[in-house]
Amino acid sequence: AGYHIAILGATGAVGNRILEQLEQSTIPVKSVKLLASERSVGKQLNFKGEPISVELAEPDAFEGIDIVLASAGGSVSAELAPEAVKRGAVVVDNSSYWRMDERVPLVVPEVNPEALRQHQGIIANPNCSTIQMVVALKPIQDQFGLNQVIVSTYQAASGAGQSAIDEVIAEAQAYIDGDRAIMNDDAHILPVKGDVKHYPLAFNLLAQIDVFEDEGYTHEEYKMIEETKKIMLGDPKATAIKVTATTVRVPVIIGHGESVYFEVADKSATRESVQAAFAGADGVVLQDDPDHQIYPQPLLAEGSRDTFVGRVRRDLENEGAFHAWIVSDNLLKGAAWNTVEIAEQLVKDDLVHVPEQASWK
Ligand code: A2P
Ligand code: 11C
Repeated sequence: AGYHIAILGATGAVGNRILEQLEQSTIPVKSVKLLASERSVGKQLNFKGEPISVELAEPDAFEGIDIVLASAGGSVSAELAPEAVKRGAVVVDNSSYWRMDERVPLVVPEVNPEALRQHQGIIANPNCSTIQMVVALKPIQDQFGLNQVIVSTYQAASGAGQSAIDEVIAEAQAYIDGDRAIMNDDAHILPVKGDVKHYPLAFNLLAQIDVFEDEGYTHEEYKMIEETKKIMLGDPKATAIKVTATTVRVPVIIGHGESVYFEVADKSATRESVQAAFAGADGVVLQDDPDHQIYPQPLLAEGSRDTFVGRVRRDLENEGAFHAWIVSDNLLKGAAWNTVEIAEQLVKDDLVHVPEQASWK
C-alpha cells in the first residue's frame, strides 16, 4: 500500500516546504513526482535523500497519480486541477482559485475535517492569515459560542513570495548603507506585484495586501471574512458570526501576527477559561505569561507547525469580549503543512478517490 504523489509547483517557496512536510508525514508514499514550469525541468530536489528530477507540469503528467499537492498559483490550478481529477487524482490546492467554488471543500483539519467527505476531487487550502485565526478561534467557538471577530494582521513579506523577501532585504541593506534613493524608487513587487504603484516595506508598514475592492476593503480582507465563514459556518455569506479585518504588511520575513478582538455568546467566559480553551486545542500552543514577558513572536514560531496564542485579555468595557495575539509560520501552518495535513486526513478517512459524479471527470 502507498500513494503516488505529485507536487505541482515543487520549486516554489511553498512547494519546497510541501516536499519537506511530506517527508515528515504519516502518509505512506510509493512515489513522488515533482512538477513545475519549463524553466525548472531537469532541476533536482531531494526526497528522503534521493534526488528527483523536476518534470513539466502538463495534463498527462497526472496519469497514475493518487494525490496532487498544488502550489503553483491560481491560473495554473485553474487549468491543471481539473485535468488531474479527470485522470483520477485528488487535488489539494493551495491557490485561491477554487476556494469559493461550492463544489470545493475549504479545509483546516483542526476545524472542519468533516467537510472533506463531500469532496469531488478538488480540495482547497485556505489563505495563510485565515488558517491561523480559525485554528485559534475553533475552541472558542466550540466552548463559548462566537458572535463577532475583529482582526488586524501583521503579515510577513514571505506571504507575497520569494521576490518580495528579496526586495525587502535589498531595501533594508540600502537603508543601512544610507542609500535612501533605492528605498524610495526601487520597489517593484510590494504591496502587490500587479498593482500600479509600489512602495518600500523595509522600515515601513503597508496597509494594503492584495488589490483594493468594494467599499475600500482589500481582497485579502475579503478573503479573511469569507473564508472564515465558509470554514467555521459552512457558508461564505453566513451571518451567525460577524467578521471584519484590516490586513497590513510588516517588514518581517516569516510568520504572520494577528491582533484579534472577539465576542463570545457565553457571558460567563473568563480570561482563565478562555486561556484554558486555547491551551487545550489541537494545533494551538498557549504562550501567555506577562509576568515573565512570554508572548508569541514570528522569530520563535518560524519552522513550527503550531499556532501560538498569547496576550489573552478580557475587554475592559464590553462584557463577553476578549483580545488575543496569534502568530504562526505562514509558510507551514499557513500553507505547506496545512496542505499535507489535509492529505493525511484524506488518507486516514479513506477519501483518496474521485467520486463517480465529480464535476471535473
Ligand atoms: P518554476 O520554479 O519553474 O517557475 P513561488 O510562489 O515561490 O514563485 O512558486 C511558484 C511555483 O509555481 C514554482 O514551482 C513555479 O515553477 C510554479 N509555476 C509557475 N508558473 C507555472 C506554470 N505555468 N506551470 C507550472 N508551474 C508553474
Ligand atoms: C499574503 N496571505 O500574506 C497572502 C498570501 O490566498 O493563498 C496568500 C495568498 C493566498 O500575502
